[in-house]
Amino acid sequence: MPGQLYAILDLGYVSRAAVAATAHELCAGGVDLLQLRAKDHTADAILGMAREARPICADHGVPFIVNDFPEIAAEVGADGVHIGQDDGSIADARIRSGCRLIGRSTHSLAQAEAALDEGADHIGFGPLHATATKPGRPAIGLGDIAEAQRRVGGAIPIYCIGGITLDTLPAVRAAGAENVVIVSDLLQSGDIAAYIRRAKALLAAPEH
Ligand code: 3NM
Repeated sequence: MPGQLYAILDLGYVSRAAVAATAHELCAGGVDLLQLRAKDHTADAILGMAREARPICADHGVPFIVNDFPEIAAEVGADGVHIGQDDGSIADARIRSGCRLIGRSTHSLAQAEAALDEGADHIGFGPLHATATKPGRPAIGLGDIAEAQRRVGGAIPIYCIGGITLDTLPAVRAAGAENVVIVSDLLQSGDIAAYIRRAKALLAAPEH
């Protein structure tokens, strides 16, 4: 289903103490998927956070995805695990996690097609814009979104990502994006419910 908003509960923007409350706000606000991403935390710490967020997502019917750690996803019964380009095969992540949803970050058309061929259930595609949330990775721009949608998006959902805000979303949508991930702009908005309403309305608007 197009028009999906995928939120990442990123510990770069949310304190450890606020994990459960933020997961609740995101789910109650109507996000379509929620990923837990905690780059500078230990596996034990992430397991603790995942144990808190997992039932909140389940209560709201929101698929819960763990970034980077198939074994933690398995341990908490997550719906999915998300892996990067250097994190091994989709098949291996599926076996280790037991999850039904395996997502892969992709940064080019070729990587997007490879992820589809390899059996990914959905992909991230970006970063469209340079972003402080994933520093050091060059922007890929908006020019390949429509082609990615044509080649891959008919088979599995593509979530465009990277520097998407309420201001940049209309152009991302006009470039052909159907679904997006928003991290920092959403988490720093001050009113998560209102933000989600606005973002979903922009996503539901006709492409042109
Ligand atoms: N992955 P924000 S960009 C986690 O392109 C992540 O693979 C990316 O955060 C990729 O919405 C990104 O704050 C960060 O720009 C997105």
